Order: sequence, then C-alpha cells, then structure tokens
Amino acid sequence: MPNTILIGAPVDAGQRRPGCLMGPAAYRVAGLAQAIGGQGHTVDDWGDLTCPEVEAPPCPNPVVHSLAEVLGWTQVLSDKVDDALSEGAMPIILGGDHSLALGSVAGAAAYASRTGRPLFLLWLDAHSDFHTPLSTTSGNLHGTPVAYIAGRTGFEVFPPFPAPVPADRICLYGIRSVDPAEHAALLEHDIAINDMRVLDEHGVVAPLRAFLDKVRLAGGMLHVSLDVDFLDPAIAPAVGTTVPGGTTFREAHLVMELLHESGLVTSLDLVELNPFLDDRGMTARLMVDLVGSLMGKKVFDRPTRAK
Ligand code: B3U
Ligand code: MN
Ligand code: MN
Repeated sequence: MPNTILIGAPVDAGQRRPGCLMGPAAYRVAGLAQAIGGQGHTVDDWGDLTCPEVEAPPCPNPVVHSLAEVLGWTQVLSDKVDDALSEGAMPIILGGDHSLALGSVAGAAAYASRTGRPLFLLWLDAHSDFHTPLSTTSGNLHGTPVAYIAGRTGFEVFPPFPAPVPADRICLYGIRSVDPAEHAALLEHDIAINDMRVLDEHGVVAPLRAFLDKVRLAGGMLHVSLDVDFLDPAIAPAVGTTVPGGTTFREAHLVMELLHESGLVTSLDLVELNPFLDDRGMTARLMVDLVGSLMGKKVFDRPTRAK
C-alpha cells in the first residue's frame, strides 16, 4: 500500500487559456484525498506550491511565452517530487497544465538515477508533446515535456534533464493529434506510439500490458502522466485542447485498473484540467474516480493475471 503525497501545482504558464491554475482546488473539492484514502492508503497533502522567481535566458524562438515562469515551476516541482519519492511515497501532482511534467518527471528521473533504478514513462494524452522550444509553433511549452524527458536537443534554455529517459522506455498512449515537426522527430526515436489507430485495432489491454511487462522485467519505476484530453471530450469537457475520438469511460477505467494490478506506478501527474470549462464538476469528478481505480477501487476482487 503506497503512502501518497498530494502536490498542488497551479501552473497556467504552459499554454494560453487561463483556468488550469484552479485544477488543484477542483481536485480537492471533488474528493481526491478521500478517494485515495478510501482504498486504504495514507494521504499527505503538501498544499499548493508557489512559483519561484527565476531569470530566463533569451529564447531563440520568439513565439515561446512565459519561459521564466515555466522554468520556475520546473525547478520547484523537480525538487518536491524528488523529496516525496525520497520519503518512500508516491507523489501525485495536481495540475496545472502539462508543462508541469518538465519538472515532475525531472524529479522522478533524478531520484531514479540516484537509486539505480530505470525510469519508465507512460504518457496518456491526445497529444505527443514532443516539441522542443525551437520547434513549437504555438509557443506553448505544455507541448514539450516528452522531448525534454527523452533528452532531445533544443532545450538549451532549460537546465539539462537529470537523466534522460531512453526512447524505448517511453510509451505514448491514446494520441491522435501530432504536429508535423513532432511527427518527423518521433520517426527518429524508438518510442512506443500507441495512437488511437492501435488502440482501436488491438483494444486498450494488449499494448498496455506489453509496456508494463517491460517495466516489470527491468525492475523499473513508472511515472504516469494523465492529460485530461486522453479522455473523450464528451465525458471530459474541462480541457482547453479537446480532441474528438478519445478513450471512453470504460476504457479509461480499465487502463487504471491494469495499472493498479501491475503495482508498478511510482508517481502520477494529473494535468490540463481547466475547471472554468467544466460542466458541474463532471470532469474533475471523473478524474478523481479514475485515480480511485488506479489506487485499487474495484467492484469484485479477482485473482490477477499471473505475474
Ligand atoms: N501540439 C500543439 C498542441 C498541443 C500540445 N499539447 C496540447 N496541445 N495540449 C502545440 O501547441 O504544441
Ligand atoms: Mn499533454
Ligand atoms: Mn493533450
């Protein structure tokens, strides 16, 4: 039973539509701590972080915005996630837009490299988030964390990523919106790309099990980054960048149940919830329910698949 630590990250700087900074409050109102505690885990809420003032170097790409703020969040989140893991707990980061993963995964990577365990990354998202600050055309840094984590060049304005995650330890899952520059770069990397075409053909279970088997065999740590737009907008409207054709309620719960059964998840981001766009809290509540499944909620106990 992992102890969990909630880390509020009211980050809005990685994109342009205000509202993600209300995410941590919405998760608390929707009962996140109770959903986790109800499964027998201890929950320690570290409250909301604040962004330190840092100076940003000039960015060669003029469309990039809010760089100093994103750098500040990256620093504080990296430190706090590393601290939480060092306490033997599972950090759950309440976002905040997806730029927070530049820091949360940096913290997980720093901890993993100190302890000698390989870190794996499961990216549940409509987008590949594989831009660099040089390739982005929107200037929104929430579209860049996977590239930073994978150690791509183009991040000279950021601190070096502590221990880049090799491409074959990264799994993109649920993607259906990829920009041309990201597409070209992905073809150069050995990242598992489970786009919706793959999930439609094979179902959600087989591709996920294949990845989890790799993590288990390697004795790895697993960071899961859950973007609200992984879900279909019909069930999760509270996100700035809706993309049709996302995972259903049932698929998403099944993914969470498999993750629970694996026992492999060591840290988790909840990102891109924009409560200002929500419909009577339905998205916040669904995300909380999904975390409940990830932490062990089920209707019946069944013997799990032989490990
Ligand atoms: N790839 C686009 C769109 C995007 C990425 N992540 C989100 N949207 N949420 C971009 O702006 O980089
Ligand atoms: Mn994302
Ligand atoms: Mn997304």
